[in-house]
Amino acid sequence: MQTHSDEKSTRLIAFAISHYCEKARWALERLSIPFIEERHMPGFHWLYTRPIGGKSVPVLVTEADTLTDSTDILHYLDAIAPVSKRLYPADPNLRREVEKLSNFFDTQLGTSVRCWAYFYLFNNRELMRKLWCEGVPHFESRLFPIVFPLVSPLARRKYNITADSAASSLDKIKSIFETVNQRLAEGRFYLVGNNFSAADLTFACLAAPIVRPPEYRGKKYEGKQLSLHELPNEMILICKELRKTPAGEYALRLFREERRPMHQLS
Ligand SMILES: N[C@@H](CCC(=O)N[C@@H](CS)C(=O)NCC(=O)O)C(=O)O
Repeated sequence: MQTHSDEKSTRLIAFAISHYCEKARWALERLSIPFIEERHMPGFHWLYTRPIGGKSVPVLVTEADTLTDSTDILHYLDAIAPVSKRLYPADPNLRREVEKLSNFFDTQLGTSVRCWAYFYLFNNRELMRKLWCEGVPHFESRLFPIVFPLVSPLARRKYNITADSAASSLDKIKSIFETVNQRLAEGRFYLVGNNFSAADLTFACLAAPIVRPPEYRGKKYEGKQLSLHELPNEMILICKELRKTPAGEYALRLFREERRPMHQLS
């Protein structure tokens, strides 16, 4: 088990907006591990992640280790969690299922949701300023007008954000929601076994930007979310449509019932 002094020095390098960062944030808060969130605007994160071996965010830095991937962070936290809070089942078959589903959500859902959302958001600079600059150091947000025009084309290229890819991402999101609908139609309370697992947490976080649960990012952000009507109309329509599906309702329920409000912000 981690010691108190380890916990005090735990740092999460993150973007405010990132749904992969929310996986780490949620897991840390679920275990009541105090941590400092160091939030950066995309582009500036390289200054902090690259020197410690990371490329993307989240990066978790503890006294013992540096973890540079959200799933590695969940595995790390699971190893120090009390049995009642574990995110991976002890049963090897169930564990395999959790790992497989989580990986499916990580590689298919998270990337599709990002592509779809950025396609609509990137054209609205004021929205992007709010989403990228919340809670970042003052000098980073002051530099948004210079940095956004440099970094957004890089992101468009890296994530292949075009009208076609946004449309095919939405098809993929709907088909993943359908897969989840089918699992839930079997009468399951959780996606795997009888307990909340990494599969549930991963699904809920990576679906969050499209169904927009009010509890997204924890208590610290209560009342700070963009309201739905601030988003482009195309996003509002899809959000409303997917919220009504069993999978959408499920993601909202997981946030409502399983997200623990505890957060320390630097
Ligand atoms: N496999 C990584 C993916 C994380 C990821 O894609 N992070 C994005 C933000 S959503 C990022 O850091 N992008 C900036 C970059 O790659 O430099 C994980 O699960 O941690």
